[in-house]
Amino acid sequence: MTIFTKKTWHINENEITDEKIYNERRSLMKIAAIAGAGAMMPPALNAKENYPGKSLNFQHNKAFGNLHASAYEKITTYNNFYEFSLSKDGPAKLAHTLRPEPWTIEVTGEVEKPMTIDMDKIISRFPLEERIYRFRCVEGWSMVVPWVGFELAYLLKKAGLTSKSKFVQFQTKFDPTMFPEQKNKGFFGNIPFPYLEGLRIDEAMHPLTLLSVGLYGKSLPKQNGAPIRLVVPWKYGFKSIKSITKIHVSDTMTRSTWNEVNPREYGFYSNVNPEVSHPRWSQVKERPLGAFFKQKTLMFNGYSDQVASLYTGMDLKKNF
Ligand SMILES: Nc1nc2c(c(=O)[nH]1)N[C@H]1C(S)=C(S)[C@@H](COP(=O)(O)O)O[C@H]1N2
Ligand SMILES: [Mo]
Repeated sequence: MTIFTKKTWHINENEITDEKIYNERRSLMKIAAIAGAGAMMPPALNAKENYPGKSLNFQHNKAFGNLHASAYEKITTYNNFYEFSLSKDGPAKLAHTLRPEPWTIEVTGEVEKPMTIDMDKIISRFPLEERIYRFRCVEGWSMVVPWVGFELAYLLKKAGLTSKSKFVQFQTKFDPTMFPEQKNKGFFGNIPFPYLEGLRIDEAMHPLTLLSVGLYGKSLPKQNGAPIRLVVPWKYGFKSIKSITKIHVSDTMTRSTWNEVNPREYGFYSNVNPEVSHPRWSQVKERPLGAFFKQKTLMFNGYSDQVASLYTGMDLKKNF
């Protein structure tokens, strides 16, 4: 399943300005690869640098689909990040208080080697890949994101899972000086903090499951969950928890924020499923960010071939 393609390109500073050039360049590189001219360099793009992040060193992995990415501008200005705001345009304006450096991730619980790893080490030592995934929010909008990250399984294998490892819990950093809404823990319509999410161990070890450290070739914008966030493309967006600082492996089902806030509306699994309606709206269709027309939502968000077997024999209406 994990197929590393040869490194086809690497984004340098000043090379890319917007998602249009990015997508054009991607198709150029595809043509170059088809023509067998792998060494051919793309034309120099001398447009103004407008990305906040640092360039990352990674390989594009097209084994996971070569979809056309949503606009960078959409991905980074239409967000859900309740630690900053309940509005969609709030996080992009307010997330400047997040300090992504220094940052560590703690791995604890049912692992042979509990560890605390520095973000710098993660970026320099883990094999970063670009994967273009569909992303579907439970609210009915969707996008396609060129994430840069690595398989969560890579980190969990490093820590060494014990035979009791059944579930994994993730926790967003708790620091109200960085995340101002954390002061209002569960009040004024907001959710309790720190934000928690969880996966079953086979979901966590699945090759589609990423820890993302970037998008559009650069480190994650703060509003998208800098410096590191989970990406589980076959589940509703809220499972993809942002700005993670703790990963805890356990032998019992773990708590997760939305499931605790409203278990009737947000299940632990929350697999994208057009046949299971949210109690207040249908999940049959979704509106891609920037598009006028809705499109059909796909079972497991289009990743059935890869993940349906994880749920064989499970009643997906009951275990939503
Ligand atoms: N810590 C934290 N993680 C979070 C959220 C949040 O409010 N806080 N929102 C979730 C929801 S509902 C969605 S749809 C996605 C949105 O990710 P994006 O802003 O990068 O599109 O992040 C998820 N992860
Ligand atoms: Mo969401």
